[in-house]
Amino acid sequence: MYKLIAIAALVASAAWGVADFAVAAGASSPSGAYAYIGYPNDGQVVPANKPFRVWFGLRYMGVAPKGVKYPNTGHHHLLIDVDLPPMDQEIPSDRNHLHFGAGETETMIQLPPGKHTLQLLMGDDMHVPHNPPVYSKKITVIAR
Ligand SMILES: [Cu+2]
Repeated sequence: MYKLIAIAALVASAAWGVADFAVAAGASSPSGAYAYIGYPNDGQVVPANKPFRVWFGLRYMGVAPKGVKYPNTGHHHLLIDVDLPPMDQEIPSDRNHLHFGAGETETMIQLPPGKHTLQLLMGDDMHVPHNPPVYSKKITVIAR
């Protein structure tokens, strides 16, 4: 059953990628590239109002600082308590969309008590999602 769900999710995300293909304006991403949050884990309890580390995982593409145009690279964006932004525009820069334009692969964040979501989205040298976009699963953490 789990396998079935996983395949369904894969098909859904592939369809998403194809749907965006026509409108995306970002640099192209290599096939098979994906991002993942290495830590914390989905559903994990994290300390509220205290810094904790978030690890950014990326496979089959590289990290480059913002402004550096190099094939098959980009920089991480951490989305906090927000859905994916439009895929054909520059990723917003605010407290819900953090840019790691120096090429960071981890960070420390602090969250108030409660349920929060975290998701990674790669952006190209101009902060635009790739084509097709490379993003992680959205995970939930509980700050307490
Ligand atoms: Cu950016």
